[in-house]
Amino acid sequence: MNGRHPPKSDENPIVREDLRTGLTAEAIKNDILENLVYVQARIPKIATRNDWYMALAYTVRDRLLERWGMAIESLQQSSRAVCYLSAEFLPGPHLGNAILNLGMYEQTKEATARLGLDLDALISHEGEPGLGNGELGRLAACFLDSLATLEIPTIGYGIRYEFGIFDQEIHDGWQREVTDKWLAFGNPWEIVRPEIAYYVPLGGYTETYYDRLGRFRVRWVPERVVKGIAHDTPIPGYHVENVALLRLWKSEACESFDFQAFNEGDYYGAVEDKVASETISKVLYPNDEPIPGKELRLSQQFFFVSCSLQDMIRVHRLGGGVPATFDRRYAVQLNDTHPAIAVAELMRLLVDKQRIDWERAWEITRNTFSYTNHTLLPEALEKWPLPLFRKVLPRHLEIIFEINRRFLEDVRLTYPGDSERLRRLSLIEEADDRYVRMANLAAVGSHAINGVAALHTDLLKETVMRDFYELYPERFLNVTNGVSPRRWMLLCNPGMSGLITDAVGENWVCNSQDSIAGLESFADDGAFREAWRKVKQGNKMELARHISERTGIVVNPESLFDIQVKRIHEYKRQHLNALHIISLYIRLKRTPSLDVPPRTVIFGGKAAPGYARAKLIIKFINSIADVVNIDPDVADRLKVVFFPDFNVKNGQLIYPAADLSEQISTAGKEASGTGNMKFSLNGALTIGTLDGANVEIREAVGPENFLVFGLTAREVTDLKMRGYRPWESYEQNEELREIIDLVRSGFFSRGDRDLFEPLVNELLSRDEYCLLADYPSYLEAQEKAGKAYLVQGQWLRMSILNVARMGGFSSDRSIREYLDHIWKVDSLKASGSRGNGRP
Ligand code: B1H
Repeated sequence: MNGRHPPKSDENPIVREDLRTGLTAEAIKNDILENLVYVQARIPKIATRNDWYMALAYTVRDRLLERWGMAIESLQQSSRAVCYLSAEFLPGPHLGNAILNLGMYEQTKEATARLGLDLDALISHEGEPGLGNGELGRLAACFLDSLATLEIPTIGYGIRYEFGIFDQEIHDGWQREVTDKWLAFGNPWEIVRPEIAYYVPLGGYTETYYDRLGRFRVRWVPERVVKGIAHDTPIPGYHVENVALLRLWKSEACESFDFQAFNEGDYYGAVEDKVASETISKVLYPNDEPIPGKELRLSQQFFFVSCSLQDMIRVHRLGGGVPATFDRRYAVQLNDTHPAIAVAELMRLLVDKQRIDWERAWEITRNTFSYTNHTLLPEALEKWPLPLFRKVLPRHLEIIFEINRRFLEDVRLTYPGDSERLRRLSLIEEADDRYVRMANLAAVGSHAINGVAALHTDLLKETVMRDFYELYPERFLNVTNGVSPRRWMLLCNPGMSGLITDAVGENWVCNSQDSIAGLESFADDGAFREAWRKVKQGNKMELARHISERTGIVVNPESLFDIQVKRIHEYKRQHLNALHIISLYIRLKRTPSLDVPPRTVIFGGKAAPGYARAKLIIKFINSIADVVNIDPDVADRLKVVFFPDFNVKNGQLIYPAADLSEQISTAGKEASGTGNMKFSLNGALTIGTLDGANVEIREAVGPENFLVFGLTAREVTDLKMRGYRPWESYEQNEELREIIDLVRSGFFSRGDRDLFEPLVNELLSRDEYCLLADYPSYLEAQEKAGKAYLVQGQWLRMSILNVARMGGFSSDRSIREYLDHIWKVDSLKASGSRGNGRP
């Protein structure tokens, strides 16, 4: 247990300072009461569950803030800090995680019990900040957890969206989007810092002038200026004193009121600017694909990047630093291209504001930044139409032109006469319309560029960034993603974690790879297997309870829980999974004696509101469920569930209950995946393609403990080159034909033959994501999974081996790689060698 405050025995009287820092049950209890009355303004007699939750949250926060003070100090003392710039963070509910990381669960349980409260109920009362779309934002949150735990001075910078990702409801099988109101009851975890605020200019034009020394200069005359205000959330490390700082920016008008307009009687005109300014941090774009040409999105990106860089400069100054040593002070990671404008903004701040000469500023900039690419989907490479870019950021466009001019000059020297290459490398796309290419900007402005899984990095070097790889091979490296074993094992699966700790000791929580491998020797231990089975069974019963509560569907917890949760997207192929369900349904009806285990197929995930085909896939799944779930012929043998509103909180319930994890994207499309890791770390077997991190997971757990199927990335490319004719699969595969004909007949749509036509049509005519090509091998792998599940002992063995061999997928390992190969930042632990800052 951590704490410079050893728990005092409960008989000791509570002294004042213990109230807010003490870790005895009595101190915690008293602080809860104090916070209930003096912060939440309630008396126990009429307090609601939310009041108690808030009081408890403040109590835990008190203990976090104490560490916070020290973290800020070390941040100022350390010579180099990590700044993680991300448009998305998905931290999930804070309370349970904070209690766990602070090592105060038992005492808090006792404290709440003394007040007649149920701790677990208070923990599950909490909602979550949905400030991200999916894995990209969740990865950022796991990284903060690991950075805090490894005691690295860290700031995560992002946007405090008032409305995060929408809540999903299902009505008549269709997705309905409901506004996320995560701030409705207040947010006990954040601290508003009105005094930490920056001005962010937008729009307008640039002009040249001579300064007092007679030098020729450029200045930006913006059309408007908004203010960004810091909102801080402490992110605790596990059993250490350190916390990471999550600093999110909220936009406000500079003057919340235009008094002149008001005095002239124009009340609406007076608040207009306020409204427009506040719009910037109002809402997260709910896309996990590109958002073309949205001015507000570009403003959001620039807004948070500018506030963050100004903040870094201020903090650096406070510590006595000068702008010329900025790069020794900070390693700044660009989480995809969403913050890539930072390259031009830092140049502007250094050159225009700090008066550093261009060459030196460029050196500082490149030493500072590194860039992570998260997708190869060609349509997902961010580019901004030039007119729009000029309208929002006229000065940055000039700076980008200048970066580009110098860059292309170098390229010309390296590849004389190769104008095609020049065209491809340019920061400006010159087609009929002109665009700013954000990935190219990030690549030239960074000293390191990484992909998020081995296959992804290879493909990155071969395809979308090939020219950059040839030009700067030394900048490229792979850092395979990872997930936090704290949230994704210890917190969400206490039963399994307890078994692991009993077996190998508690070191695995922070040092997964070496320690957890010790679990291997228990894979053949009958008693251990039985305990393992019981835990999984308990987790499945818990999920079954929630399924029945939220959908009314009663599922059999003894059945094989076959789960696919992730954003709904054609490349992720939830509809391939659906085709398998139909096949199983037909087979079971035709052959009641079929020797397969009962199965419950569970889906979860949101579709982008504007992505019609993804929304139709949700309807398709629910329509199949409607037919299958009431058919007495397959009762107890097959159930289909769409679990609404998949988010971090629901994920914590779902991953631990899975037997089989569906990771079935078209090879070459899923950059990494991290859900795949969460499932396997919770003892599920994977059925998956050789895509993203699946490849490495399979190598780690052993091919005999992984159900692989489908074309490889190369085979997909070859097939397309040769000319893929999906209708031939339909013609040649009798079962596939039967399934598709059944869908077309309106069997799952109450006779409506048109409803699913857009899906079927795409599959038969184009099948961009090669579902039909992979169908036969997918079915074979599914059959194998069913058979394997029937031999319970063997299945348990494989489940244990999966967990034992997955230690390398801890985000601690990812972060160590970033630290060693990219950031060159030292842990505060090694205080002797603290920060030798080697940019
Ligand atoms: C990933 C995104 C993404 N890649 C644009 N790209 C967005 C792109 O709102 N937008 O504009 C939002 C998100 N997200 C994911 O990153 C990959 O698909 C996963 O395979 C990967 O595991 C994850 C983290 O690296």
